[in-house]
Parts: sequence; structure tokens; C-alpha cells
Amino acid sequence: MKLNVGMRSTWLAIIFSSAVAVTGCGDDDDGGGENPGMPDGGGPTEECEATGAFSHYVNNTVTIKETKPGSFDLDDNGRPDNQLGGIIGLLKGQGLNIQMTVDEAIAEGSLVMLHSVQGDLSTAAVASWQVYLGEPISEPKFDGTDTATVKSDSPDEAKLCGTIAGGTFEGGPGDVTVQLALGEGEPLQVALKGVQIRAQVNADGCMEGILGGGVTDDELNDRVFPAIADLLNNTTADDHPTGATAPAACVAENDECPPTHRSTKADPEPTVCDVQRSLCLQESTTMVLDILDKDFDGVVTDVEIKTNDIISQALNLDVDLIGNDDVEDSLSVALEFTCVKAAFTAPGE
Ligand SMILES: [Ca+2]
Ligand SMILES: [Ca+2]
Ligand SMILES: [Ca+2]
Repeated sequence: MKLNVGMRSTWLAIIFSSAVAVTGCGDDDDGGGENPGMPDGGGPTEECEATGAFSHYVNNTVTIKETKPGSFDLDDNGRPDNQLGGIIGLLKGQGLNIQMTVDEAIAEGSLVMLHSVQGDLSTAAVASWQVYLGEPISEPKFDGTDTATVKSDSPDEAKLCGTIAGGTFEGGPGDVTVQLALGEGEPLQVALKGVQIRAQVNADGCMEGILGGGVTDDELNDRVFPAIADLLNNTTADDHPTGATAPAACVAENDECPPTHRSTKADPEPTVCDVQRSLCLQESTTMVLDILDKDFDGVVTDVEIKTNDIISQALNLDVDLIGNDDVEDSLSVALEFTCVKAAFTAPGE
């Protein structure tokens, strides 16, 4: 069940499938404007006054950057910020390949991130970059011929403002709402602070793209941890046998356990009695529960996630993006991406 172990590891697969709703450069009342690159309280205006044609793209790769060098210095302290990357790298070292889930979701067209860039793609004193959530694309080709649809609930009220020089867009900071694909099911939208984007752009696509920003403590507590808990509890429940909705009960190690409802020759992993939880579970499920379900009740709560030793250390808030008060309030992340030309209609263009 390698695939399943991979899927279960996605409790930390914080996959930023889309970034949207970027505020204007001058809008710093909620923290995004404390960053370098834009004059404090200044910038062009609240609206990004880019002119010219819009270029439309769809992501063909999104990679969770594992290292700090090359990431944005979100809090302007002279050091690049990417706290999440270290966690992803740590898990990869343990054989949990989270990136694989992202790659598969993009390739099958279920994770769709659309970009609209306004301005001359060689040189623009003011250019804008907006990212939309896209509806799933059936069998995307990523050859410039794909047609996409912006999701009706994709925020569209603001754009990331920047410049294009020598074919490279650089813009931000701004507040961005991102979509987190934690595994199967509906992605989760999470607000990011202080987002910056840089990418080489041309008519065919974008290259060497990087997006950096911070997930606030509130967002982690209110949205991310509960979503991870839901994901884990759903995968535990998914060990149920045919005809049931929950894993079978058991008592002793040698109790006979029924196969899961999804058991096939290709997916033969049996269930065995997890005696600490008195549940028939696949060993890959028990392995994850042993890390997080510390009271052995078979349910992972958001508190169990938040207070987990590994997670609380790894998800250390590392950047001050709110209040400019030297109190670190957000977890920095960095995503690398490439995109290719695509056709879609964007609201207001
Ligand atoms: Ca920094
Ligand atoms: Ca528990
Ligand atoms: Ca702060």
C-alpha cells in the first residue's frame, strides 16, 4: 500500500494550489504592507494600475520548495523564509513523498491554478498578477491549448502589483488567499500574508516561478489543523469493511479482521487488530495514528495535531507579518511553479 501510505502522509501536504485575492500595494492595514519592496503606505494606489493585454496561464508544475535559499525574505530581516520546506524535506527523508500527491493532482487536472498577468511581458513599469482557482480540467495537455474555467467562488477583487523587467515579473507583497489540497476531497482555502511572486513570463508560459507568503497562527488553528484532522479521520474510517461505515472492532492481537471495503488484488493490504484502539486497521493507518492519536481513541483532534511534538516544533511561527511588532505570527512557505498558456475568461477583463 505504498500509495496509501503516501496519501495518509498528506496531513502535511500543504499544497498551495492557488493564490488569489491579492491586495493592492498600498493596503497595509492588515499587515501585508509591512514588507519590503513597497513604500510603507505607498505604492501606486490601492488599485494596481497595470495596462495592456492580459496573458493567461495554467500551472503545469507546483513544487513545495524544501530549502530556504532562493525563497523570499518575507519579513525583511536579511534571511530567506521557508519554514514549511524543512518539514516537507524531513518527511521525504522518512520516505513520505508528499510532492507526489501534488504532481498527480496537477497531472490529472484536479488541482488547477490559473494566472492572469497584465502588462507587456518584456518590460512593464506597472504589471499585475492575479491567480484564480480553476475548475477541474479533463485530461489537461499543458501544451498551450487547454481551456479552463475560473471557479465561481474564486476571489477576484484584487491583484498583486509589480513590475516586469527583462521578461521577469516581480510583485507584492499582498494578502493572498490560497487553496490547500490536503489530499482527496475539496481543497481548503487559507489566507496568506505578505505574499510575493517572481517568475519569468512570455507568451507561451512562465518559468522559474516562485510564490512566498505566511500562514498565520489563526489560519493554522482555525482551518489547517481541523482540515488535517478531518483528512486523517476520513482515512481511518476508510479502513471499514464492505457493508459498514467504520472500522471493525476487535480486542486481541490475533482477532480475525475483515478486509477493507476497497480491498483488491492490487490493494491487498490486510487489516490487523490495533489492540490499543480495539479497531481493525491497516498497519499504515495505525502508523499514522501512533504519531498523532496520543490518547488511542482512534480519533485525531486538531488539538492532538497542534500539540504534537514534531509538528509544534516544525511548524514554528517564524515571520512577523502582522503589526510589525517583532512578534512572529506566521509560518513561511515557498512554492516553485511553472505555467503554460491556457484559455479562460477572467472576471472583469
Ligand atoms: Ca526573513
Ligand atoms: Ca485521539
Ligand atoms: Ca507580528
